[in-house]
Amino acid sequence: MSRTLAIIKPDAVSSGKAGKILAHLEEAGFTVKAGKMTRLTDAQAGRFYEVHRERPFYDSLVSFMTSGPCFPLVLEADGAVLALRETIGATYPAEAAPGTVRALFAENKERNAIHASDSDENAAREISFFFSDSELIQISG
Ligand code: 3AN
Repeated sequence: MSRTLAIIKPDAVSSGKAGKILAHLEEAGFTVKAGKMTRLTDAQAGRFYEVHRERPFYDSLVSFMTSGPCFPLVLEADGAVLALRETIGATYPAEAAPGTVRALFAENKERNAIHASDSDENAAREISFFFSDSELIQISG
């Protein structure tokens, strides 16, 4: 078993789709180990998306991710990182395979409902970004 980080993004939370997405993830075989509703500050969103700082969509992405609450989740499954990337579908909803979270729930390439870590290394970094050591100790083992 391994873990990954998902974030149900502000578009999906504000349109009342968080519960449906959570159910979809559970039905796809993930165990929810931790989760919380939170609203990112500009500084936090900027740091989270640091790798995209030079991209033309960076300011807009930070502004979107701080526009309302989001719902980060620690999910567990066999090969969790790859499994979740498959379950959420492609970044652009028009390219996302039928039945994936983004095909079902995303609005467009920016407001695309969900984030998922893209490597085990980033999953560890992103889980620590949202969840404190004491929260993670409670779910260890
Ligand atoms: P993914 O979320 O599928 O890993 P990334 O890491 O390439 O995709 O992009 C991070 C986030 O940036 C996306 N989830 C999306 O919200 C936003 N994004 C990516 N490409 C664009 C774009 N061309 N225009 C606007 N926003 C984008």
